[in-house]
Amino acid sequence: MRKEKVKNYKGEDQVALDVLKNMKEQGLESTFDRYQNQQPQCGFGSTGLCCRHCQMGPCNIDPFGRGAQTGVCGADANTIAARHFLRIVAAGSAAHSDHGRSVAHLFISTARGEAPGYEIKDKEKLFMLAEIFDVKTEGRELKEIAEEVGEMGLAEFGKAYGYQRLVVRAPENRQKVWEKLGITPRAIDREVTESMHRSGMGTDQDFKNIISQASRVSLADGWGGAMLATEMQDALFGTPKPVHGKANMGVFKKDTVNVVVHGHEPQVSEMVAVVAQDPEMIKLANEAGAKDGITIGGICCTANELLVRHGIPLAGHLKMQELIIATGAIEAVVVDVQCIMQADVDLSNEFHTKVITTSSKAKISGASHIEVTDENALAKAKEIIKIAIDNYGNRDNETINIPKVKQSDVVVGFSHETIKYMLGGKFRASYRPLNDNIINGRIRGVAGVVGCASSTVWPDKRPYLDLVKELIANNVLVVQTGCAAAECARGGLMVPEFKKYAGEGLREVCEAVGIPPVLHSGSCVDNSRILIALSELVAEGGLGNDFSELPAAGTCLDWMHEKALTIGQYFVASGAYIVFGTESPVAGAPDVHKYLTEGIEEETGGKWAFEPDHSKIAKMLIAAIEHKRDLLGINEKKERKLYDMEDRRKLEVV
Ligand code: NFS
Ligand code: SF4
Repeated sequence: MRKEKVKNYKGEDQVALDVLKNMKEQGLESTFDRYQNQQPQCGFGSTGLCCRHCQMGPCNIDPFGRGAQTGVCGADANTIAARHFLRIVAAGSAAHSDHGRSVAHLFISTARGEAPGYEIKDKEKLFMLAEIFDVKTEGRELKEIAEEVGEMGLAEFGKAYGYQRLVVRAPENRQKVWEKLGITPRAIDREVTESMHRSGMGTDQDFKNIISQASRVSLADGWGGAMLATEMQDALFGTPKPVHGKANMGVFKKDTVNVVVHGHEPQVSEMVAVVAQDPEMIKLANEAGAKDGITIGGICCTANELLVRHGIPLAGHLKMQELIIATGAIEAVVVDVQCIMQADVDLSNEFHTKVITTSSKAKISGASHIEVTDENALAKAKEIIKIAIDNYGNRDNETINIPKVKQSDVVVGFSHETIKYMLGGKFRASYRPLNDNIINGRIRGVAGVVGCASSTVWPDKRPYLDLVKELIANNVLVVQTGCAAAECARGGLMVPEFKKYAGEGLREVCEAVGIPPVLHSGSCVDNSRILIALSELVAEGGLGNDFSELPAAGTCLDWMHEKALTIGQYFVASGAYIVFGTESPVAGAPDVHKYLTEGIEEETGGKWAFEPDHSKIAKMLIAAIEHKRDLLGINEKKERKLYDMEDRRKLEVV
């Protein structure tokens, strides 16, 4: 993590650096400046040693053993750090799952015909969900089936009894592990509530027991709320299939009305995107002087959702939101929930840009609010686009500074269904070819490179690009979601031609199957797609009987949101090796840290690693994958050369 004063405006992400330089010259502050202003950050907080759970505190534990070793109530470092970890994970589950709940509501309104503009687009997905939920389909009308499936989905959040129903999609052995550990997730709301309860003053004070609840509440997300969000969104908006698109800030044009959609839930942005294509709206835009019509560009996971389903351009990820506003060419920033910086509003006031909030859950002081519901979304999306069109004339052409970069082409949309079809062909969709190529060693394994790209990394470096290049050069197939995916899309890694940078084995397979070596699978809730893809790998046979045996691993480098830690924890609880590119959030409690990075493996088969030096992470993932291959007995005995930093530098990419 970078702590020194930032001043280098030449580097790997020159587009971002150019805009930042411009902002500096205009006296505009960015998230990177604010990060510097926060240094040094509180050591108690960053190592998990601060507790504010009751009014006798806040209490800190001295990590050097000189000062207090317990809080006023006697809670020790282990308890305080484990509770801190649990609350982060619970908050992440709450965020993803509340998103899932909104989708379930929309699903029901759509089935009832109460949500104009929406429809159930993917019937196969609907029937898949119906089967899992034991909803009868024979002789019934589609809307009836959809309504019952929606109700069943919604029930997963608050049902009084039983477990999450989607866990049946995990390998049987994995379900047994969860059962044995007592961490099979129950109702989602119950797990979040219980996490808050247990981590309050005076309840759970045994760190392993606290972490086991972190596992259970995270599983309620991965195999519950987030998975429901993915599947119901697919049923509503379509399951992603390979689609061409563009990524980077250059997607915005001087001669179009530019609308940013930002946040996470695709309900609003889907409608905004539909309305923007309406000839009547395009005519209005032309009349307002925008001769090329309307451009929609996305930020964060809303962008990923629109990109993988419709090829709508992705403008950037989390740390680019202010930079995009600072182009001066944005008429409206339409936001829903999560990862929206409050600073966007102040910055937009320096330009003609209007920030419009749309969710009752997420208002921002100073922004305009147009509340969008399932029922009024189509009408409100029109209102929003009209506001943007009217605002076009207010641009200050002097201050417009859209970076003159070539946007990157991308081919994205690799849902697990699509991967299966591409591997096996439409009539015998199957993961068999992937299993075979992993077993024969052409592909060494699979790495998930997911999660945030945060303001802690100054854009003169692009660690995600280095990491992914090193992985594919070593014949590791990469699957991506979230802002990590957005970063690699911007970086030009998501085109089939990129396979020339892959190792020989991976390249051959990519050529034969017609996939890029770096697969964009969607937003952060879509990590559930990776869970299902891994389940398919296990079910196909030859790679062990559980996730923990697969030659697979995952990473997130500069994670920032609580949701990222939740994702990491549900993968660890599902048996995966996960490396995060920061210091350990429980570094101040060595026992908890040791448990998460070692001891927990004996129970779940998965474990954490925390490594702030991003250049080491590819090797850690490859070593873990090779270790799993050894255990499976599929490793040939010959010597292999690992690509290192120097080899990687020779790989020239855009
Ligand atoms: Ni994921 Fe998506 Fe990005 Fe991080 Fe935020 S947008 S839900 S949390 S920052 S990857
Ligand atoms: Fe301090 Fe205990 Fe209260 Fe936490 S719960 S603030 S450690 S007294």
